[in-house]
Order: sequence, then C-alpha cells, then structure tokens
Amino acid sequence: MSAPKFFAGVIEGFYGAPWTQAERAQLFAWMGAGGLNTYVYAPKDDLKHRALWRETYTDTEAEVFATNLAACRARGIDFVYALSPGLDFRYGDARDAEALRHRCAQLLALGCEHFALLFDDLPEAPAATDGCPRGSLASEQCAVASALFRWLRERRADAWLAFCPTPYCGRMAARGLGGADYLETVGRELAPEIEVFWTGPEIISREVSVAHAREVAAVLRRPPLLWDNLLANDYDGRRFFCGPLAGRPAALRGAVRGLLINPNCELPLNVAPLHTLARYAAAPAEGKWDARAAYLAALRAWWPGFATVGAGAPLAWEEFVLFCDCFYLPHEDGAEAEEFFRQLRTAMAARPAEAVRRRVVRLRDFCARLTELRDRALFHALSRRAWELREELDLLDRFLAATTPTVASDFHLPGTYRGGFVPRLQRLLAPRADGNFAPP
Ligand code: GDL
Repeated sequence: MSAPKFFAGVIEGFYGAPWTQAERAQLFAWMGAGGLNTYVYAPKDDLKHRALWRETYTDTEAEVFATNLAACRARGIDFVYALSPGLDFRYGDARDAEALRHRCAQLLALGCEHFALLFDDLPEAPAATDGCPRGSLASEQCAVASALFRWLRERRADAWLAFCPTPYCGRMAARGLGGADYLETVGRELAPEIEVFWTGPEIISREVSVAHAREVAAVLRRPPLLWDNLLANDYDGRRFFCGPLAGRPAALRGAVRGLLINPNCELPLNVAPLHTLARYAAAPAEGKWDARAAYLAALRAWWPGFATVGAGAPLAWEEFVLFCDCFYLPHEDGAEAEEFFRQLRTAMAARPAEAVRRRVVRLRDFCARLTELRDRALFHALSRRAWELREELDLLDRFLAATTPTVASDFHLPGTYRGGFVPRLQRLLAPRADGNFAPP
C-alpha cells in the first residue's frame, strides 16, 4: 500500500484583503512548479466565507470558483473550499445545517470535492454551551461536520473534509477554550476520516516538535493537519516574513497529515516561503532539515524579481540578503540582520563609526532603490516596510556620524516620524523578558 498523501500547500486564511484572481493564478503557477498539492480557500474577510456564510454565490462569483478549480486541477493541486459558519451558527437548527449543504452543493456542482469547516476565532467560544442542545460546543460542531461529511460522501465517493476546532493550538486547549474536554470530544465524536487542523503549541508556533504532534494525535485520534501561521503577517502590518520554515524537523512530516502555510497577506512576498515549503515537503525524512540553506536557495530563486529599470547599477546580492534577513521570522531575525544589529549597538558606543556607517548607508540605499524595481507589484508590497527601515537607518546614520549625545534631523520630526495614536499606546505598556507587559 502506498503511503498516504502528505498535504503540502497554502491556506489563504488570513485577515484583510483576500488575494485577487490574478494573484491566485500566480500562486497556483508557483505551487505547481514547486510540487505543492493543496490550496485552501479561506479568506477571513471574504464576506461569504464567514460573516455572510449563509448567502449563496451569484453566477459571477461561482464562475470565479470554477476558474480557480480548473487552474488547480490543471496543476495537480487540490482546491479546498472552506466555510467559517461559527460566528452565528445555530446548532440544532436544521435550517443552518441546510444552509451549509446548500453552499457545498454549489461548489460540488462546480466540481469541488475538498471542503473544510472552520470554527476558529469565535469571540464567544469560552462560554458557549448555551445554544448547544447536545450540551457541548465540541459535540455540536462534531455532529455538524460529521453529518456534512456523510452528506458529501453520498454525493462524491472521494469527498474530503477538514475541520478546524475552536481551540486550535496547545495554548488555547490548555486554557480550556471551547469548553471542558473539547479536543477529547473531537477525538471521540468527529468522523475518523475528517482531518483536523492544528497550528501547533501556539497560534504562531516557533517550533512544532514530533512529540507535540504525537500528543495532539493521541487526543484527536488522528494526526493533525498543520495550519502553519509561522509566515503569516496579518497581525502586524509593519512586518512581513520571507524566512524559511524553521522549527519544524523533517521527521515531523511523519507525525502530521500535512503542512499548509497561511502566509504573508501580500502575495509577492511569499516566493521564499513557498520555496522553502516545497523543499521541506521533499526533504529526506531521516535527514537534517537545514532551513537556512533552503532559505538561501529560495532567495536565489527570488533574486531575479529584484531586477531594476534604468541604467543604474543592479542591486547588490549582499544587501538583498541583509534586507531579507531584516524580515525573516516572527521570533528571530536572520543571521546577517542579527550580526548587523550587534555591530550597530557596538558602534553607537564608539562614535564616529565609519565602517558601520558604510553598511548602514548601503542598506538604506538598497531600500531607497526598491522604487526602481521592474516588478511593480513586488515594489508595492515592499514599499511601506522598506520605507520604515530606510527612515530608521537614516536616523542611525546621522547619529553614528556625530559625537554629540543627541542628534537632530529635519526628516524625523515629532508627530510625523514615529507619530500616531497606536505608537503612543504602545509606549504605555512594554513587553518584558518573561512575556508579560508592564509600564516601562
Ligand atoms: C489565527 C487565524 C488565522 C490568522 C492567523 C494569524 C487560525 C486557525 N486562525 O488564529 O485566520 O491568519 O491566526 O493571525 O490560525
């Protein structure tokens, strides 16, 4: 018997503007080229995915799905259609179960066979036993998902369903989100063929170990399907992540059903994440997964996208790597950025610091020259983050050039530079080393 398929691919599952059709076409081309086999349609802020999940699609909207299904089919990618009815689902009300089936019927008619039912991010979840005739949220959700699965299987022998529990990471489970014994109930009551999404110990998990996956599998009575938010940036508009899938050993593949990344909201920023995912999925299970090496190879693949217009010198590879290392992973900066930071800190105490200034200026100029990128979509995706980095480097350069205790800049004036209500709020509470927050 052949080994079960390992699901490797992308979840469009972030908050904010969903990808455009042109972006999805690009995504499917990248995925196909990298051998990635699964795409999940789950954009949180697509109204009919979540807030208005009962409404049917218009013919025009249905056509868009038909196009995407065909594009995926042509590339060997399973298109998974996800629906998030949890915000206001009425458990035990036959009309809502019927609304789910109605929506799935629309997609079945278009040739979709892969579905997902998502119950993540429900603000009311902790207290939710009211409105649950079966006495628990987990039982209700399992009943809904299992019934839908049976209904799908009656129509398509190969129909496939995934389920996202309300507590979908270790921390949420430990806090009892969704009610007592939620995951145990899912293990017992959810039809065994249904896959269960899981994001790891945290929503954004720095590491997902084999031991962790096995523990979760024991409770769920099936290996989890990783919904991996490591490279998602919807929770912080100032950052993006082009780093590798680090913190997931190759052996983890044997302990989960698959790994799907929910990546940066800006599609053009996902070249390196997709490359490293493709490499991860193909890496020898026994070998050591060298995330950094995969990342550097991925940057090589991304580098042609940084071709510039005009007669100026091309951008420099060295600055490109440093720039990318400044937007590496949520919990760590890349090695070059880390080293650069150390140099900066040392230089600030030993001014004037000409050698470090040269490096600052090179990176600052790299940021400024991104305006010359031929790939305008890439430039637009990068520009606000690059602008911010450039501003900070410019200010540091002024400081490193001086010997005075303070430094003035006409371009960094209070109110405009680092201004705004949110930054003011941020200064009221500072994160401490133990992860708690306190007034600074
Ligand atoms: C989440 C949301 C996801 C979001 C991500 C990162 C899951 C299952 N749900 O909790 O939609 O993009 O965090 O902010 O991960």
